Amino acid sequence: MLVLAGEIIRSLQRESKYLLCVSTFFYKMEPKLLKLTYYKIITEPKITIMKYFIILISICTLASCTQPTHNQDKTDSKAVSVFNDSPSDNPENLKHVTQELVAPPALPQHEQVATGDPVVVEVKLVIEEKKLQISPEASIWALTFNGSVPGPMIVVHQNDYVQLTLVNPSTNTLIHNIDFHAATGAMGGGDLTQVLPGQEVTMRFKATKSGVFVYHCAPGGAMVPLHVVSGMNGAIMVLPREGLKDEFGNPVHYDKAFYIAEQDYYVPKDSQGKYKEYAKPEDAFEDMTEVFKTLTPSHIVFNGAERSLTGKNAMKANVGDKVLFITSEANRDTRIHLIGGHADLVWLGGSFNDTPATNYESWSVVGGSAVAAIYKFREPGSYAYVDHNLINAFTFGAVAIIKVEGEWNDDLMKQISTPSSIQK
Ligand SMILES: [Cu+2]
Repeated sequence: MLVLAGEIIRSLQRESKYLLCVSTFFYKMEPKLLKLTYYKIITEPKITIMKYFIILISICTLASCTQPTHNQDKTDSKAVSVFNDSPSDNPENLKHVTQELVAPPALPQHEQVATGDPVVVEVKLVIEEKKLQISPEASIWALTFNGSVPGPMIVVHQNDYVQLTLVNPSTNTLIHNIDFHAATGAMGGGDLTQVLPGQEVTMRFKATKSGVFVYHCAPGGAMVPLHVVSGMNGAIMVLPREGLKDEFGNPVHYDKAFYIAEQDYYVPKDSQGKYKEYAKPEDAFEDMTEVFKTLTPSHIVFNGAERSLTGKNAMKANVGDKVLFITSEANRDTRIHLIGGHADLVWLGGSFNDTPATNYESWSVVGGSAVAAIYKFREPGSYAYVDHNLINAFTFGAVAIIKVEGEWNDDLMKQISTPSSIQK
């Protein structure tokens, strides 16, 4: 029995740093006992077999509490080094689920915490070259995934597989493809997804890294920025299987989620200063190239068009809601601010593998990335979600509104006196 106890202790000590604490605890209680156990000395008149037995059970119980189980190993992404590749789940044998994509700012229906094994999430993106009014004065040939700028948000969990069917209808005029920043290899899938008008292609990738990531069309050379600044970009959210964690590592649940993308456009003008119109997308490319070489956008908007998320299209929330905001910019840097609020939690750079920063007033979105932030609304009213280059917000229209309903809290803010004449 005592020999066995010694072996078990050594085995557990190799496996668990926590056993050191347990050993120290017992050493303080009964140093001689611990020494005896380690060196398999089985004769000690003061210590009975029963005492050894009780101590052995206690150690095993404590060690089992601190040892991660197999399931935790599999579900807690933080427990795995970023250099450790997860073993293949053999996607041929996994369950397939179809995700119905929706136009932003909405997200598709999804679970925040994964239940069960990874799945193969089937999604379909249909490329649509379409005329889009981006401001009262300008319309462009937008190149879109599923008809919206940005394209729809895809939501999966880490180690799920994304199986995408990309359709380029014969009514289109250009070659397109898709580069997923969440994917590994082959230009993010761009090399495997080139489709001519009238073609479709299906590819699969494993979502190995958790976070929010941009995807965009990247058909090569100057066509890459031309397609991206024509609206051909979107984002995917890869949630940790165990869901999001706050700054202390505790689970955090969001009540609502919105996807807001900033889009820069470079629309050419004619000699009278009016925005030009073209018969088909390709006709605009030469002029557009001249405009974007100046690095000066003609338009900077949220979700495809000036003020597309204001008025009747404003987002809605209630006091007490924790709202997840995902913001992407596929081409240039921006900086986001929620006027009257904050980012309670923000995953800078978009990685859910990192501990979120807290209480940010404004947060960066580096060009070619997405960032996620959660804010709990504490006061009712209209909140402006802006690019805090305020020229971009208030001159160009990179502003979105969230209308929040609920009880006003005087403790957080109160008007002590209404505006009146200055008293001498
Ligand atoms: Cu394209």
